[in-house]
Amino acid sequence: MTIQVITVPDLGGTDAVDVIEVCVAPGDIVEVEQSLVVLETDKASMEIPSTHAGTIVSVKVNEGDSISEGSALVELEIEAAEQAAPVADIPQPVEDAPIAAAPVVSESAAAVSAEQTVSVPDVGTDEDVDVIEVCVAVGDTVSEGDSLIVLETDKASIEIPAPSGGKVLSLSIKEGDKVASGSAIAVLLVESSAPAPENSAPVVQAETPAATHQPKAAAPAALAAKAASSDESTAEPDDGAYAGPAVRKLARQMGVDLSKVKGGGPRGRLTKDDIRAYVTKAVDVATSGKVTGGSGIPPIPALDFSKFGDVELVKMTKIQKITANNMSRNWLNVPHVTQFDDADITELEAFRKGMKAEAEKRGVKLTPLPFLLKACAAALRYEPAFNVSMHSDGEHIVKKDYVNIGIAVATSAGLMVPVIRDVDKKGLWELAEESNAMAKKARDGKLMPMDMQGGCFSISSLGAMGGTGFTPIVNAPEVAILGVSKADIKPKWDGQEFQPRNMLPLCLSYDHRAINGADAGNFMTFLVSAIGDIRRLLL
Ligand code: CAO
Repeated sequence: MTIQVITVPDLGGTDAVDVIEVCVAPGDIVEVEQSLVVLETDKASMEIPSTHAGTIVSVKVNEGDSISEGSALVELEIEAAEQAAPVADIPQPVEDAPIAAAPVVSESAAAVSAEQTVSVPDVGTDEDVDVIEVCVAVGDTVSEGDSLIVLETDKASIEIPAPSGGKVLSLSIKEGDKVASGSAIAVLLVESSAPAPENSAPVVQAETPAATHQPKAAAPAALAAKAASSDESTAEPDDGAYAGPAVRKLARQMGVDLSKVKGGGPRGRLTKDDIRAYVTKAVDVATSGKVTGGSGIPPIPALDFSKFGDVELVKMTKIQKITANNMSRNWLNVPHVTQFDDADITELEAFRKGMKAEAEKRGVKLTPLPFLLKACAAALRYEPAFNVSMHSDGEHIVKKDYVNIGIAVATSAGLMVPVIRDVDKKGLWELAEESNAMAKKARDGKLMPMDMQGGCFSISSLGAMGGTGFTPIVNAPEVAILGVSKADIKPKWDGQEFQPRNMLPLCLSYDHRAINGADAGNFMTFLVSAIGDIRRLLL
């Protein structure tokens, strides 16, 4: 028994290759020519066959490794007889790219650059083969070895590389065409180091010598092209995707899961354009705020409303678009719960009305809002579970030791939420002045970005408009918002009889990831009692 280390053979000039598949495990018994690993360059995938029959002792590479010529692949335990007479098909270095036969080139010299016609090399069949992908366009600059086209025989997909770097001057074929060995593919303008002859030389057919490498014949060679067998050509990493190496490489670079992409090429083959279109669509969805795709929610179908009557198309303001985006984001990200209660503001209103004259003297409008701000600040201190944000790492909760509250202001440009800072440290007059000033600034379009940042909690008051309740959407990364509806006189049982009381409907929406129902119950109960008896705000 001898241990034989099987290494990566000559890669034909390629420095590093990726291991995309490991086909054996320790303990496996392998035959000569059985695939050990599959490697992939940007041109081709290639199977590295075993040079001997034997038992795998250890595997030296993992999927995803980048390795080069000479790297150890496996240790193989072989019989002595095997060792003495190794099979004839020991891998031999292969000079050319494994599946990309060297193209037939015809050249015409020029002073500094030369036109080079690239033709289809010997693809190992007399039949016409399908052009399933054209990888370049006229005007593109290609490097030597870049794929120009992909052909497909009944046995293999074959990428035809550019024999030299240069500019694509013309293309003679398009996707879906049928071609044969010798068919012209493209004319390249390549840089020429040789000085041009005085008179333009006639086109010289310079057929590259026997570097052609037929897919099927290549099988016994060291670098048996993965594509050499029709069974295998579609079975690259077992993701069910029908794609060539270049497309797979692009998908890996872009982080695209090929199994999610629909192939637009012949017989559903994936092309680079399919990958790019998939990525473009994903980015569009992520940045447009449309409720589509990403979360698996089907889009709302487009409708021609003019079929049903007169319509007018009005352009959304920037703020409307931002609001739409934020609302979708918050609605989809935050698991909302909304709790309802009524606060008795009979005394508060009596006090507020009693202060109206003084408010006027101060030049301030004293509405219920500053009282609500003060009560919410006290509730945030009382129930700190409400004064947090979910950390973006998904591992932490950020507790805040400041109390900044946003107020939703309806403006002609859209909804804005300026933030009043340190509400817990400010008195009623100061809060009234500041909320009046912020609402005016918002309506005048004078808010600065900083005026709308740093909120811990928000209040959305529709009290002046009416309504008995609504479910406000949490203004993430805040975790709760108080909706305020219109106060109204309602009968309240005092234990002996119904009393007419001024009741203010409150609607508390919260992020159930950060706040549990008991916290919300505590917060709401505190809030209702503080608003019901504002003396409590002094405690
Ligand atoms: N119940 C009954 N009356 C109320 C009330 C309530 N809950 N809230 C306010 N009012 C009264 C005020 O007392 C005032 O009446 P008086 O002049 O007689 O005192 C009147 O309604 C108008 O108040 P206001 O709207 O000028 O002032 P405000 O402090 O209540 O609200 C602001 C300020 C900026 C919050 C409000 O103007 C606003 O823009 N609200 C809309 C918020 C919004 O769009 N939210 C939805 C967000 S989600 O889509």
